[in-house]
Amino acid sequence: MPKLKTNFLGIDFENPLIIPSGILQEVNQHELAEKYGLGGVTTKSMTVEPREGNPIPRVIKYECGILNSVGLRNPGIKKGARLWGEFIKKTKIPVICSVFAVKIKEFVLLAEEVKKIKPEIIELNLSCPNAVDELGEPLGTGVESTYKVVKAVRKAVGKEVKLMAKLSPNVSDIGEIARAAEKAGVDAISAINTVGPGMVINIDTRKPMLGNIVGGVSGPGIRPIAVRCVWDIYKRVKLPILGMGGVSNGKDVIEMMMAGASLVGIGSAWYAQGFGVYEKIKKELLEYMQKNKIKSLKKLVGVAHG
Ligand code: RRO
Repeated sequence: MPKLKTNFLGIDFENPLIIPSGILQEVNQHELAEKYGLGGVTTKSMTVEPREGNPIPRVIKYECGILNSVGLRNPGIKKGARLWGEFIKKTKIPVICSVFAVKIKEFVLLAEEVKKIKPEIIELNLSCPNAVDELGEPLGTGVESTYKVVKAVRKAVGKEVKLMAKLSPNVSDIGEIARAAEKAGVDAISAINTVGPGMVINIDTRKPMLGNIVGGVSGPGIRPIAVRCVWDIYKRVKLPILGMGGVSNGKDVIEMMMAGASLVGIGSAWYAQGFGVYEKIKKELLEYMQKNKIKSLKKLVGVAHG
């Protein structure tokens, strides 16, 4: 009987399906992730100060996926660390705690605070596309800034903390950015964040649909970009990859693994199909494995590279 169980950075995951950061907003929604059979969950990225987020609507659907401009809505690190700390103690599945800042000093502070609540992995979100006007470019859009922030955080939290860098597809060479993060000491890469920003106009109201006018694009329309980015990262670094971007069925998971991902994030598909999507995908994966006589998904990671 094939098994979906997988190991990532020495952590056991019952299956490789992960909720990416920001899809679920509230802590109690994350409790449902365990009930609905996910392998692991990622928290909404926390910032130093609480943030209300961008004007509504913050999430809209279009024919090939969704656009979001949530704008880092979160309770801030003080309250956030307390809430997520309680969640981490209760849940049985691995938790990836995500943090975001545009200043190195703030990233260090966030990582030090999150370390105290002991998530399995800390995700450094170096790539939120939705606060550029207000906060400036995310650090992960530059090779040097990526290196500097990871280096500083690694120095602050020590070797024992597992760090993952979440990268943006909106750069000319994502492989080079991943390489800088690897050299500076991350343990894993997650990719991709949303594409864009993009815009959708309602032709009846003659106005952009998002409250913030523009927002990051996700869903099936961006999957080929995500697969190419994971491919580029796999080629350049030796680190394990949490791949995501438009994955919505078992075939897409297999494709993402063949490009180089060991874990796979599924977020926008939750908007379209609800929590049932995870059991459905697990069934499809097991069917594929049985049909192709594959005992462990590890055998598929990076095979498309030959
Ligand atoms: O909150 C957001 O608007 C957001 C974040 Br932090 C991110 O990393 N990616 C995204 O598409 N939206």
